[in-house]
Amino acid sequence: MSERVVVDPITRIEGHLRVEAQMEGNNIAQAYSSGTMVRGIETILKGRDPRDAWAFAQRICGVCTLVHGVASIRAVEDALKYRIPPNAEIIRNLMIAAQYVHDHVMHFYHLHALDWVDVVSALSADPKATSELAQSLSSWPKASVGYFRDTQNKLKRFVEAGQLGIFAKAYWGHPAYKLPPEANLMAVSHYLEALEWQRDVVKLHAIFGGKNPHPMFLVGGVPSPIDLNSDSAINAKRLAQVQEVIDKMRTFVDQVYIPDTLAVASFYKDWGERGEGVGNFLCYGDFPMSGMGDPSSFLIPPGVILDRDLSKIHPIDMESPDEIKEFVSHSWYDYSGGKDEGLHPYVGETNLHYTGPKPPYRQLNVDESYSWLKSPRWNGKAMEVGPLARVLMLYASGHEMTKELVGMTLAKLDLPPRALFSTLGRTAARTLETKIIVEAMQGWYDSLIANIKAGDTKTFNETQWDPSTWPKEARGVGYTEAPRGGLAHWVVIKDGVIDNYQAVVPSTWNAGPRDAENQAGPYEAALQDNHQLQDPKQPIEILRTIHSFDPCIACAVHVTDPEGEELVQVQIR
Ligand code: NFE
Ligand code: MG
Repeated sequence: MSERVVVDPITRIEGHLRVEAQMEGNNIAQAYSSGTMVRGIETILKGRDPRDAWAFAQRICGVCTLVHGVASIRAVEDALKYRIPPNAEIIRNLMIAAQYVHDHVMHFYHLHALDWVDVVSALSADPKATSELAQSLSSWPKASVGYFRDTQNKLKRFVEAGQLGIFAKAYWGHPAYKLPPEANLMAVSHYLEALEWQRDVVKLHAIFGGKNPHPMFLVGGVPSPIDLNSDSAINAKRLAQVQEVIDKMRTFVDQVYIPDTLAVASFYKDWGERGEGVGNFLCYGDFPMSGMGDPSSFLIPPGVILDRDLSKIHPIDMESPDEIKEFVSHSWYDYSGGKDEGLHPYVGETNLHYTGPKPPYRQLNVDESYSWLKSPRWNGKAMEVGPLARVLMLYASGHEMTKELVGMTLAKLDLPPRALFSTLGRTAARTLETKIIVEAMQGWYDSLIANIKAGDTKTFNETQWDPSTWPKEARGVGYTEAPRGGLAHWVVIKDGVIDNYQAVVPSTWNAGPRDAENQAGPYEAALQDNHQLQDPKQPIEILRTIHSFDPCIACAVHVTDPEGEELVQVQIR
């Protein structure tokens, strides 16, 4: 048996992920995904006022900065039967949507592009040819010869000083890079522009939530009062700024992100033939227009697609003790009922028990536990969550814009529908859903303005704010579609405080290890799907497929060693 190829840590992600690939020649035969660090949120929430939980839960991550806050307040609202005013619903939608657009653009340029774009090759591009290429793809104004020459000179100074800085530590010159120098230079320019762009668009969160990361939330509504006559509330000036942000987002998505995705993808069509994996997709659904209790009003519908069959959407019941369960058969946890049972999150347990090798180690013992991530399953099956799941759900439910965008993309790239289920399909789906969401933002904004014009400025309901009115025991589930996929928090409240709190997050669904039946998780299955490594010492192919999921291990391992003990040493080579 050949050696394993080990990538640890996988960089350009949030948190620490290790992948071990068991090779057969140059082919990946088996892949293992391991979260190597552990944090601590579910446990410290116990005993607290449920209305405060969002402020702790939101610290699970600073990349998907607000989604854990949203899932948390929705869980408490579900448990305590709170209804929120329509304006609060709209403002939450706008904030979640802004997070998508921000996060997806950042992912494409800053976390994923360098798997496909060779920065060093951009040095040999002809700025004039780059300008012609850029103008043939888009009407984005920053496309002159001088502009690309300036970017190239900036890049040259980096390289000559021996300081690639943000571009350091990549496989530059790897034969798997296929873009011509001019496309590389254009993409590097947009990488730098996206850094500036994100600084502006993040203002939407500051306007409605006070700051970013980690904007403020409120059980029962949103903490942003609307008063057109006040300097310290949401007023006409602030609303005009929100419109500016939406315009800026739309322009960048239309003129830069979509054309770049199509341009880069056209050089990597073979990546439409690998990297799919489990073939099951799950969405909790999100973006309500008439309350979380009415999923028929959601922009993204809830449901499950099994075995790539888009003709049927299976319903999902998050309260059912039989549907969603987390397994720890291959995770460093114990369950009081035994290692191989699955637990629904209402009765979920977080009992740490590290049994892995002492670091530094050569390889993990994958017959036993090998990750700090649990393995969530729906009806016993591994599920992919995220942009591809959502685009497939929208497509399967007949969403017109999605059907048009998917059709346009496949036609432009001359790819069969089957290519959706791939590394390339997953990355393209992220771009397409950004377009869908940014268009929806304008509609929500217009509804908010119409409500305010009609005299409705309410953003918070005080009903049931007094804990003495709460039932002795209550439980609820709050969910959202976070940028990386379906995210849900389950809370059990007893005598006014949190008795149990469990978060099952997107990167746990996608990056979790094998389960009690030895079924691979989505990352693992994707790497086992038709991956050859051109050079096992520079396994760029593993990065391409893993990054296509946009991993966030900080989200996924939200529990900690209570003694703060060092559990693993990380060495960056
Ligand atoms: Ni830390 Fe997160 C998102 C959540 S992913 S990024 O999106 O929840 O696991
Ligand atoms: Mg959890």
